[in-house]
Amino acid sequence: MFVFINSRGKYTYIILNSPKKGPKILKKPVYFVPWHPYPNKTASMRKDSFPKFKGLIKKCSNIVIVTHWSPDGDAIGSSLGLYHYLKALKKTVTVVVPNEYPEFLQWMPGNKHILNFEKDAAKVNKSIAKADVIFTLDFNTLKRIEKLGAEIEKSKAPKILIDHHQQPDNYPTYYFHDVNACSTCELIFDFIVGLGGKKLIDKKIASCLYVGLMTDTGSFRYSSVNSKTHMIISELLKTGIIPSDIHSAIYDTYSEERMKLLGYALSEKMTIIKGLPVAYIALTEAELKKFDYKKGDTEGLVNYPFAIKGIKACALFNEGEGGVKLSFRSKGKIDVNKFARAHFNGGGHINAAGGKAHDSLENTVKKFISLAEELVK
Ligand SMILES: [Mn+2]
Repeated sequence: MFVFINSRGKYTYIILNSPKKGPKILKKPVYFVPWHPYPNKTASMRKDSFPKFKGLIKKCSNIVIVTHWSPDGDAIGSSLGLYHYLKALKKTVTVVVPNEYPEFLQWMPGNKHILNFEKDAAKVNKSIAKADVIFTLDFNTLKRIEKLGAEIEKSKAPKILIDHHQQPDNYPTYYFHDVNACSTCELIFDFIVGLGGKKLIDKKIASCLYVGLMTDTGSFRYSSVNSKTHMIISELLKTGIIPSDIHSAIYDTYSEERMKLLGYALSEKMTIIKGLPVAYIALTEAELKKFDYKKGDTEGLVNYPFAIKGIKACALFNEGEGGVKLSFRSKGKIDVNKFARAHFNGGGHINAAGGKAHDSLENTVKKFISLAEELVK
């Protein structure tokens, strides 16, 4: 038996390690809010909030789950994980995405029920109008869902934010928020367990949550990974999901062109800024077109320069309609969230953030180079 207190003192578990049954949690996790900009609204979130959430969900019958623009593995995984849990509670549940998402995420159970606001606005609006409660997952400002944000704002239904991004806006009625969570899927696991639904976590829920935990941690190698991450994975695996199959379904899905784009980007376009531990890759619209670029084809590309000894910050620039899309990654205390917020109309996490520039690719890269020293100082 051992007592686990994570490095930030957030969780306490007492785990009994039984060789036959695996680790068993004897005591429920103890939660408290690490930080929040709207303390009056969150009250004593988590520990005391479960009865409130439980009551709220018990009362309602129509639930809408919304996730962010350009949904990723954590967005779809958390939305469908929560979907299956709420379905098991006999609720009418609609998952809504603001726009299209890549094919490698379309195999998850429940996928065919997801409504795309861009294609099915009328149906989406109908569900929102009927909703007794709206969950917003894996984002923290309605700006992240573009035009769908106005529809959510109009609704009088209570809104529950479940998210791990920094500095959430004040649109939610309730927050289930922790920047130290490795993924929204981790929070969905906590949420379900907190509501007493651990027994309902079946293969379907587990495979969805596994996707978010895996993709948001770079397959369990980012600094957000701790013993709790693996404890949750251990619980999910008990349902019988096969991790190697899920990994394959997500990652072994490149087209030939995508593989060649990766090779080209690394050999021809990757630049290390002289004298700094910073690398960047800038791709023009024409280059992307040459490799038959499809949405998601540069996903993960920003991380490759980290494999070079000494590199501490990376950036990726994709030229497209209306400007340049930026991705930033960093190691340790280098704060790309702050950097993206201050200079590139974006934000995210300390070590992973995105941004936009309404300027030419050339000017955007120049601006980045001129700010790079400040970023890593
Ligand atoms: Mn996430």
